[in-house]
Amino acid sequence: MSSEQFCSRVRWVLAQASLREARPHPAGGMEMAKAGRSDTAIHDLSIQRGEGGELHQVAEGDTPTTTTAFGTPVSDDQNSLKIGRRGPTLMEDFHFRDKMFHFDHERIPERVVHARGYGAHGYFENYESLADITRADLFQRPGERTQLFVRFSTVVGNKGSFDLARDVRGFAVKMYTKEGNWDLVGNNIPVFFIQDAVRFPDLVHSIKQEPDRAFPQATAAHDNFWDFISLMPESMHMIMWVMSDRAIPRSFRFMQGFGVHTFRFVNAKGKSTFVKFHWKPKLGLQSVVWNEAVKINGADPDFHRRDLWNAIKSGNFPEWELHVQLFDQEFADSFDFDVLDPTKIIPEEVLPTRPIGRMVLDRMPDNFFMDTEQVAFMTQNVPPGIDFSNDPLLQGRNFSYLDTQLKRLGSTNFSHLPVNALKCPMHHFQQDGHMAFRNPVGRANYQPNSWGEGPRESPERGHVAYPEDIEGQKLRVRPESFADHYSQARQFYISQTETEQNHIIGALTFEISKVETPAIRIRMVSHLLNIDEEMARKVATKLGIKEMPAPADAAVPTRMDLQPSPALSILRNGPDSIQGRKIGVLVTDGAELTLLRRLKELAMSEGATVEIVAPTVGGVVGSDGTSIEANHNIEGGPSVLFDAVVLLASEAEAAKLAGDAAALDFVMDAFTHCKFIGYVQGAMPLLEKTNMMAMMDEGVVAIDGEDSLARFLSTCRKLRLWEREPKTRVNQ
Ligand code: HDE
Repeated sequence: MSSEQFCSRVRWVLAQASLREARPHPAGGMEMAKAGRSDTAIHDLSIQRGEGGELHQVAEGDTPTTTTAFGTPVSDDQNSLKIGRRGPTLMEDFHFRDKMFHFDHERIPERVVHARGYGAHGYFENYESLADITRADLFQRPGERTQLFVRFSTVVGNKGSFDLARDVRGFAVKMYTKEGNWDLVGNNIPVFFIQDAVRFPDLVHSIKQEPDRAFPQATAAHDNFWDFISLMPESMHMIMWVMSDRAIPRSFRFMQGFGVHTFRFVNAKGKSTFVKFHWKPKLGLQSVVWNEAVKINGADPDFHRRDLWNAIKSGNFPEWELHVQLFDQEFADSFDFDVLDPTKIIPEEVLPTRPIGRMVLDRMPDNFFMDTEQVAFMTQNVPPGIDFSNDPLLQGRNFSYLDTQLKRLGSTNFSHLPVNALKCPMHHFQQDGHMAFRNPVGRANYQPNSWGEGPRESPERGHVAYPEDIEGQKLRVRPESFADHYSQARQFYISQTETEQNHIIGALTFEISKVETPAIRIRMVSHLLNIDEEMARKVATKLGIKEMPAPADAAVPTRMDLQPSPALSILRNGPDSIQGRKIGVLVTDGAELTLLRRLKELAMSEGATVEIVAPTVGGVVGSDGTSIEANHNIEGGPSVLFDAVVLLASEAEAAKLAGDAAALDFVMDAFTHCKFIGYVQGAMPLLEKTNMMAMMDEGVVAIDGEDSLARFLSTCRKLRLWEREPKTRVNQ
């Protein structure tokens, strides 16, 4: 073969390989086209789209020709243009320059907070007409659906951090209503750290990595954060929530969302009703334990992303109910706390929530960057019928969100991007700017004009700010009604089960133990003393603090008479179901695979899934000679990835696994994380090698046939056997 022939052969082989990789799977293309998903963003996967933007299948032999960004067909995408075979690359190589130029500019700034997020499309469905309380168009007609996009996020970590950081989760919903986008930009925790937006930059600076050393990342466990917090008594209620298991959710699908602030609904007659928004997951609440979270972050940093992706791709569409708490000025005046203070809740026992609709997430974006990165949420986006309250945090947010989008997305025209674009008519005279996809047409680009062109405002249809009577001096003050910082923190703590209280104590101990400055540790304990003395003493003991400090000065003494609110506990609101949960089965050669098949059927009938963990990912051969493939090998499928586990081993293979550290961890972690464990007799050598035998309990279930399998699955509905925890945590 001549060198010319050799080169062209290499070129051909490389080109074929890259085309094979780039070609979309025909079946995938078909499926998407059938589902009628042509309303999705137009992006660089245009090889899958027709001129009208519709998806089409790319058949074998019908491979499109690569082009430059400007449409010139490309003859060779593997070699740059050179002088001779070994000479320098030519400036003339416009294809190389075009390709490299675009690549060099791929990154945009990440969000200053909530950088790591994951989004999905779906819809909101109205239960009934709310016309008597709001004129918001989306709430007028029962059964009507409104398209939406949701982005879940962690707050502190950078874009590439891990999913199970102890952190607040963002829960931002953009609804494309017929009267403009409504962005309900909430969190999975109903209160916030600070009462006034002007403190936000300090809060965020303190919690992010320290500026000189650039660590620690994605965690609050460091001096700067606890220094700030210990000087910020208004944070104490939020601290109780963040130190609870709410901050380590098992899945986005099992967590609540909250609008946090008090908003207003305004009806067609101009009557205002205060409203607080709550999203409640259909599958119930569930979190993991801290030791598990730490291990999940290593085993699968994308644990929450993968969970949402798998659920939606397999047709198990996650669902939340939207609830509201509605109240008037009279209730607000009679309530113990100020409804404008974002560090306070209104307990559901005091003011029950009312379900008004449901949200279903049924479609992942075709492309992460197009939708999840480019989505721009703004609290200022409210349709007529929804209005703001004077919560000073909300008022400040209304500036920050618009401002930050320009920095991140680079042009005032970010509202033209498909994920941000309205799905209703829009008319205005805004024009030009970088990247304008559209401009008003016609002669008039101002109003009033004599040409009879363009839109005019409508006092009847337009958004009218609620005409609240307000008078007063300009003051930089905090109202006295915001002064009680400890009572609701205590109420949260006493509303938890003992298990949950222990987790809060454990979390506080862990976080504050990472603080290197003893004075900050002690200052934190002085705040805890105002919340619950026994909790403060336990934390102090675990931190090795010899002398208890005096309680922190409090502007208002803690109210001890606030009743516990059971709605605040995760465990008291468990689902009693394994729907949406995952069982991991450790299988070996020689195991009884009929049991595994039956387990899969039974689990599926309850809406749970089963994944197989085996010594090799190639799978195992069972006692009946049939074989089954595995989802993970043992090292790659630790039990922290599952909600319950089953040990399905033959005796000979279990004896071998008893010498395997990953297999022993699989069993012991499941046990210490209070999970239910099913096992067949053959697995005994593995169990015996752990130190579980002396602690066996009703959560470890022997399986020898169909009945015991069913019994095991019904036991799993409790999700965890928390009674086991005191036995396994020596330090508790
Ligand atoms: Fe945010 N917040 N925030 N925040 N926030 C941002 O906007 C801000 C607050 C929340 O998935 C930023 O686009 C201020 C409370 C979510 O894209 C920024 C204050 C709540 C998201 C910003 C708050 C939230 C953000 C950064 C105090 C719950 C992610 C990037 C006054 C009710 C949205 C961006 C997404 C993001 C400012 C406090 C929720 C800088 C000034 C309270 C879910 O604009």
